[in-house]
Amino acid sequence: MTSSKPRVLATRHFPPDVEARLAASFDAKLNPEDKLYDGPALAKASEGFAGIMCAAGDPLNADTIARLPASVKMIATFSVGYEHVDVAAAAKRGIIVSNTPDVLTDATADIALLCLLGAARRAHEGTTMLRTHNWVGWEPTQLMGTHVTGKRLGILGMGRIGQAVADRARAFRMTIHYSNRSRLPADLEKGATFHANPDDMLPHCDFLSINAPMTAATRKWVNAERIGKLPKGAIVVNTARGGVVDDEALIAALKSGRLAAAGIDVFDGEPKIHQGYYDLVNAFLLPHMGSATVETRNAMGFKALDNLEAFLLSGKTPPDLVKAS
Ligand code: 8YV
Repeated sequence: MTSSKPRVLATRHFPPDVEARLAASFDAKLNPEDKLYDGPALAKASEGFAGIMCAAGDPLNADTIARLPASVKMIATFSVGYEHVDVAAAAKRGIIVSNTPDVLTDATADIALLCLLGAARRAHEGTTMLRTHNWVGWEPTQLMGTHVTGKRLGILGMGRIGQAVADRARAFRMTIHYSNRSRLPADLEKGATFHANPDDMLPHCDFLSINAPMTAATRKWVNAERIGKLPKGAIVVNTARGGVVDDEALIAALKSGRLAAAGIDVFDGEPKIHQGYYDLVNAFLLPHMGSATVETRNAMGFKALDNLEAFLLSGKTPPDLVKAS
């Protein structure tokens, strides 16, 4: 029996409550084994589907979009970042794109603070010492890290997540500097110092938190020259996208001690991360967990579904339509 509901292809295995609603609203093809699609396979699998619910890392580049069957009308990504979807190529084919802003702001900002604290307080070395049975007991000079309270935090990208990082950092009495495409109004800036040119912010950063999206302008933005503008012993935190950092430059600075530490949740080319990170004891590393809470992943899924339902079931503009820039 054929269903009269629009067909939606899920490229990944999403949380159970999300898949239950997906299957109730649509004639859905799920991916219970979470098998990754490459571009041609994704285009082939989309035959006859009106919607694609995808996630970061899916190859919805210009080539895949050119191959998509005419049945595809909408791509809803289960993510706030959408660098994996060529929105301009989709627009040319009349395919609309939506994302999931807002709902992962708090969880991602929490992970940024975890990375900041983990890096500053040498959490990786501490847990390793303990778990490898190498803790001989408390020592007056053991694992002394970098003090956080009262330090200066520079935030690159003061959108929703950057602002939530700033709010949390204020609880540590950190002084906030930021750089953003445009200056925030005073009620959102909350006394933070704005730097129109992000390079001018770097000398003021005891800590630098990357919260900017991955674009042509931010690709490898944290390079050797810019690391050289940070105070010696600064700490870099990246919970945005790995591609914003030049891995070679960051690894060299962590090895030489030019930077004290780094806290990193996202990597260029993940999960095949630069091999140099594995040997760095002063890198606190997480496997892209920013939004990984049950509440947040459900909220992301429900938001993706709100968008799919608005467009495919009600013919309305999805609330989180992504526009080609
Ligand atoms: C997501 C993220 O979990 O939403 C984003 O942009 O970076 C993550 O926290 C991931 O991208 C899922 O697609």
